[in-house]
Amino acid sequence: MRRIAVVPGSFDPVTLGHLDVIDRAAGLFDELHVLVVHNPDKSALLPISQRVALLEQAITEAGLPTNIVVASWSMGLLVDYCMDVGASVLVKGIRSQVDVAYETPMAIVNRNLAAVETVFLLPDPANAHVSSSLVRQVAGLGGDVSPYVPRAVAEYLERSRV
Ligand code: COD
Repeated sequence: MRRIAVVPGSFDPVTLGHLDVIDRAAGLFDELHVLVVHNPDKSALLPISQRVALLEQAITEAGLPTNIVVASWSMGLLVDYCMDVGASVLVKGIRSQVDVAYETPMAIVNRNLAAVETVFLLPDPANAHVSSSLVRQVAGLGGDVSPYVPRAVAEYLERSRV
């Protein structure tokens, strides 16, 4: 049986921290879906289609494994997407106690809803402080975000600067 997992996120924009988790998760499963989902708790910078395009570029440029599929989802529950593609596992990155507190109730509910388990990966310490919100803030104030994001994202944000 093929082991299929989903790495969901806002990816607004994708960071080197996300890429590290995606790379390592791709090594653990036969097929990995990287899923861009709107998070209603956050105000978005990039349209979903742009986040998908940047993820695809970043994954290709970094030479990540070819068992990765990038998609977006706005049709309902995350577990509905998992059922659609035959995934039984969600993979999330855990940087801190704040992430644990945010992710734990969702992991329990997703298991109750559809028997979808959540696997947590610890970050590479080099990226443990990196977040999309930090990148949005630094970029918005005119700073250099290239240490935190793939080249495609740094170039896109540079081009988008008004
Ligand atoms: N290192 C390691 N991991 C990281 C890093 C880093 N530097 N940065 C982020 N991550 C991890 C995050 O912890 C998260 O697991 C993932 O990468 C994505 O992060 P973000 O910030 O892009 O995405 P979020 O946190 O806004 O997640 C949005 C989701 C929509 C995925 C989330 O809200 C969710 O799972 N919603 C569930 C919707 C649903 O079905 N609800 C009902 C049942 S719970």
